[in-house]
Amino acid sequence: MFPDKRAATSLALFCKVVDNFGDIGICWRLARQLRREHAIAVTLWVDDLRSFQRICPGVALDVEQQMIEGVTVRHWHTQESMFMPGDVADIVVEFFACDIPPGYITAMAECDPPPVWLNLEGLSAEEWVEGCHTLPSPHPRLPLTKYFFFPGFTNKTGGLIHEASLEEQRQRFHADPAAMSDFLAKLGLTQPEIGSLKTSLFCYPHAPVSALFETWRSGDVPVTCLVPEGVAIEAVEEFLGERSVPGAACTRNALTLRVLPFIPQEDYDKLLWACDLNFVRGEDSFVRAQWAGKPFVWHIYPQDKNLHHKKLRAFLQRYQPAGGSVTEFSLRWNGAWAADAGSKEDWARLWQAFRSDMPDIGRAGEEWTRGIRAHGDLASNLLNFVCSIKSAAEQKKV
Ligand code: TRH
Repeated sequence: MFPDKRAATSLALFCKVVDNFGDIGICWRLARQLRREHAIAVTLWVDDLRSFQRICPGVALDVEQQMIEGVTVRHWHTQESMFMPGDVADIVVEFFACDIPPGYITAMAECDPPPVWLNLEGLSAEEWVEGCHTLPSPHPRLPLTKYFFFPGFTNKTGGLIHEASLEEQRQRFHADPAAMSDFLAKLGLTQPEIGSLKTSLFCYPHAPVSALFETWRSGDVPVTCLVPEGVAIEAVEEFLGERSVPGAACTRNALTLRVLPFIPQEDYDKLLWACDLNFVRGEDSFVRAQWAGKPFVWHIYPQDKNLHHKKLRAFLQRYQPAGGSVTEFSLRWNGAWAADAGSKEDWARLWQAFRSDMPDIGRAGEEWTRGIRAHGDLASNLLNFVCSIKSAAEQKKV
């Protein structure tokens, strides 16, 4: 929309990896998209290159600065560094209130005009988010203002990360069954596995995975479950009877379990497109499962005092998937249904119900994603907000 102005724009994105892969997963997608689609000169500061390398194998571990897909990646490992105003980007984004280096903030205050400073928050479907999105927070000492920017599911939030060509890529993938088979075969799947009901399983260790395996094992439909290495290790190793390493696989009655290597982020999207049902977690895989338009079950990141149950319910209320089975399945999967995870009979009944709801869930999912896409994508919404802040500041000057 503002190509000339933005072409010269620089943006620094600061990412602290709290745990796992979601923090860097989200920041990497955003950085790449800002570079590719908006020609922004992006510097991604990240404190954990090893986690980054798991989702993006091109990352080198032993360098301070590298260029990956047009994004400058800086290893952020000290809060003490000195910065000059010339080092400061036009837009500064801290992911999840990650406390950017004090020296950088001082340099920001010396810039004229100062950069637009945003705190990119975590995703929640709760209503309060709309009231907090874009709120200013003046710095207590320096002439700087930080703005809260919230991703979300409504047009009163910043929307969700969604690349311009994502939908077209997904449609192309679906229109080419040979490419899909080829993709799955490269992950080690046999032809019968490719023809079965395929599920991907990405969850935290406390999910009732053994109960699910038992349900699938004793069911009447062949299920192939693809689980990335390191996920649900206890239940996976119990089922396999051996170590959970990439390539390990075992069939027991109706269930085949196959351990996949951790794959690059773009391939993970394809995996979600290729499976009939996806179990996802955290924030980024949860969003990508929605873009995949397939039935999914979300394992939400656990928080103290079961705060995450409230967030889960807020999402389910908005999402309102077809059939009651998704709600019960999701609540049970997250330990939010009842004190216990459910008996063998509960899971068998629930799986039956879920499976027969799956076509409707898929259709409703496609509609849901069309609805949330209509609110625009997070990168574009963020840049539009930055433009509005800049022009308000310019008008104030004249
Ligand atoms: O890994 P997560 O649990 O990450 C996070 C963090 O815990 C974070 O602190 C917390 O704030 C957040 O959850 C809610 O789940 P998430 O968000 O789904 O991130 C996983 C990323 O890993 C995502 O970008 C997809 C990617 N991925 C791959 O690239 N390859 C794979 O094989 C798999 C399984 C995932």
